[in-house]
Amino acid sequence: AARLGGKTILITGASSGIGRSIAIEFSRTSPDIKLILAARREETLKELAQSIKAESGGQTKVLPVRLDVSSPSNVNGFINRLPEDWRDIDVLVNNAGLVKGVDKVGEIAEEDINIMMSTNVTGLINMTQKILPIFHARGGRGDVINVGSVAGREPYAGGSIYCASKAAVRSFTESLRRELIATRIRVIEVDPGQVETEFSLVRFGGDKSKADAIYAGCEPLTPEDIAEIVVFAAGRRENVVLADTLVYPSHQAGVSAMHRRT
Ligand code: NDP
Ligand code: 8X3
Repeated sequence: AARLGGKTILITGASSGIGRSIAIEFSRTSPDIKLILAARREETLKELAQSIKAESGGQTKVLPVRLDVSSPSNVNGFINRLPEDWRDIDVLVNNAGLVKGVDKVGEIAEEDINIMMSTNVTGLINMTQKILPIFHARGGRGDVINVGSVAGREPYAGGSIYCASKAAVRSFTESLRRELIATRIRVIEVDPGQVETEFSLVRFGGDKSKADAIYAGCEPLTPEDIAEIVVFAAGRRENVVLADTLVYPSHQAGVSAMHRRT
């Protein structure tokens, strides 16, 4: 906790699921931090900010900020829109991401292709480009933590664009780590397997019965499980890089290797 104390941590996609849990877990582990919560749903972020502040007895400072990572102009102006004493970011958690549909190639709506690529890939790249100068300005220190997926390692039918987007995250992350090898900037990737969040609800356009069917008979991870790992990675000694972590629930061993209770 002492290692995290005083840090400013920016989490994208903090309004739901894994990102929301990461925010809560950072504050619980080390209340004396500053959290920037970013996503499109500003009202939800404001509620989360209030509850984190209350739970930490006012120790954690929390700034909810509307951000659409898929919009380059929105990302470009992001740092300058922050109050000055919030700009010295130490940790960037690139968590914002989504999947749309299960259509096969040839039938995928152009809009779905664009939103997945512009959020999961270009959004993550643009955020990283905005933050790196801040890390370099303090002598090459800071953490970039990218949320990938098992889907980036094991492509599946009906997931071509999403899987490609997460494979791109993986490749980008590895190039970045090599580029920064002479610095103290840590580049960390955490790849979850199945986690129960709003992820499947978004995939099926809000159809709850379809989303629930994904988790039927399974015992998925909770967003807290992933949050604990992200916060653990950020809290290691500066010379320790949890470079690449794949996380499954115990009944999963791949995208398709999923044991279901019958
Ligand atoms: P949720 O749908 O619960 O959360 C996704 C978050 O991303 C929301 O806070 C959403 O906020 C935000 N988001 C989406 N689009 C944008 C955007 N354009 N700009 C800013 N924020 C955005 O899903 P998860 O918590 O499961 O997903 C988090 C990450 O984990 C994603 O990258 C996902 O690919 C990855 N992942 C999830 C797995 C799972 O099984 N759930 C497994 C492996 C990886 P808002 O709508 O307010 O913008
Ligand atoms: C989410 C994992 O298998 O639903 O990243 O695509 S999967």
